[in-house]
Amino acid sequence: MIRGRAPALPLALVERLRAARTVAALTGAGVSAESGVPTFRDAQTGLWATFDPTQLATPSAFARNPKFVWDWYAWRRELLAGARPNPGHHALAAIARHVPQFRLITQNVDGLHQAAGSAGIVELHGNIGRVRCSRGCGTVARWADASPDEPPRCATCGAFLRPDVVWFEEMLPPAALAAAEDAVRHCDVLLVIGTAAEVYPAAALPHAARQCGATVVEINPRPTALSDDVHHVLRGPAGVVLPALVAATWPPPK
Ligand code: BV8
Ligand code: ZN
Repeated sequence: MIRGRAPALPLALVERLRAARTVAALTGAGVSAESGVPTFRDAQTGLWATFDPTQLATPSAFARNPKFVWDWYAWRRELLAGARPNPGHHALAAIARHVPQFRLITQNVDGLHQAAGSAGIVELHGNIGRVRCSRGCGTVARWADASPDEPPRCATCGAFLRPDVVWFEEMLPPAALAAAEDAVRHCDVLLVIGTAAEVYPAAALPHAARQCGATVVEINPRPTALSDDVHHVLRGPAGVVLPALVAATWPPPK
């Protein structure tokens, strides 16, 4: 049951979106909140409040204590086991059917956009469903196929396998970052959904979009570091606002 009412949708935004040839979306942990996946910052449930990510989501933490870091990710995967895409994920998948070009960029590692049917997703921070060799020999596998050891070893070189996500102080995958930058620089409308906009370089993308002439929209129940720099703020939960925005912009045929 998704709580909350859709805020008023500015007519100028609906018309801009309806006329848009290229639309991009940048999502963060908030888009999965209504799927029951805790976000990093929401104090009452946020992982950030429970664990210090610098103790967990960094290469040095993994080097220092691979099992501790591996167990944290295994616990997060458990949380995801029952998670399903929510109406916000499905609304984003629907936008792709209404506009000539739609690019979905996500900071999330939960795979819920894929599960909702979105395609061509730019995963800036990797995906918790995959593991890769921590020595970088090239082994990549589905987490589900890895041995149950904690953490399992690379079959090729014997090093530990690690979650295929981008840790703090690690570079983002160059191809993903380049695709995201290209998408935001060439879009008519950028929807920024469910992100506190505090993790870089992802947090720089909306500013690049605005500099290149895009209409930037924030969809978030709370103010963020970005709120003062966008054209439209839709203050509400993604699972309510996105379906309302899609229905108002592309009403079903009578
Ligand atoms: C890099 C994968 C070069 C792992 C993640 C000082 C200043 C500026 C930058 C830095 C700095 N010091 C260090 C840096 C760089 C650092 C960074 O930005 N740090 C931050 C904390 C300041 N960045 C990096 O390290 C990046 N790499 O820069 O390399 C380099 C090299 C060497 C040394 C330095 C730099 C790598 C960043 C990637 C980290 N990996 N994820 C994993 O998941 O375990 S980031 C992780 O946290 C998530 O992926 C996500 O991206 C991020 C959390 O952010 P959000 O998605 O925004 O989620 P959050 O919980 O914060 O907010 C949720 C929002 O949803 C809230 O606004 C809430 O209101 C809203 N919400 C809640 N419910 C709903 C909702 N919205 C809509 N609907 C709802 N229902
Ligand atoms: Zn290896």
